[in-house]
Amino acid sequence: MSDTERHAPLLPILICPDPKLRRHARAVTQADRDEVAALIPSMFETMYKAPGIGLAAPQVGKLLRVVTIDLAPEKTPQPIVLINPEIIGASAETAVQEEGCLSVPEQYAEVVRPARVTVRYLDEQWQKRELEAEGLMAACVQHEIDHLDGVLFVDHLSALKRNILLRKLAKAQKDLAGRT
Ligand code: K2U
Ligand code: ZN
Repeated sequence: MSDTERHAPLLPILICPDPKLRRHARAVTQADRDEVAALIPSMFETMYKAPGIGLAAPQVGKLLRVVTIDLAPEKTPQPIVLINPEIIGASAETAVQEEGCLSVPEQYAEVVRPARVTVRYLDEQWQKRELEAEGLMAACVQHEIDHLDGVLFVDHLSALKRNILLRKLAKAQKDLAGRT
């Protein structure tokens, strides 16, 4: 890691119901190269510290289609950057994964998604890549790409479950504010 990357600044993670989490992020262009090059190490630092195994730029207030993922930060770190990711294939078979979200803290629920997805994206060197994901990676990639479109994992739940979860979040945030 270069010196700047080691000290990339941490970014504040937006918390639901921040309206910015509901905005659509725009595709990254060559004009964004420098901003994205600075944003990526900060997103990794912020993700590792949270801790999380995925982070989407809108969660740190940047409406750009950039995602960082590292499923096994403690063991063998395998950081992956997805620029302008798009799902180009999804299995009919579904899988259930308990999901959480750094923007919906301390709330978890089972989410049903396609078990396997094929993702086309640009990597950190802006090279075209395709990724076949299954298991936790499939859930994570879909969860992060949802963030780029203003979708949160709670949107995949029944209205009843979503309302219960969002009410618990609001109460927890209120208690937190009361204590600080
Ligand atoms: O908010 C985020 O995007 C980080 C998410 C990423 C994620 C959600 C669901 C399933 C896989 C990844 C998490 O907060 S990272 C923490 C975590 C780790 C493993 C399983 C569930 C949640
Ligand atoms: Zn999330």
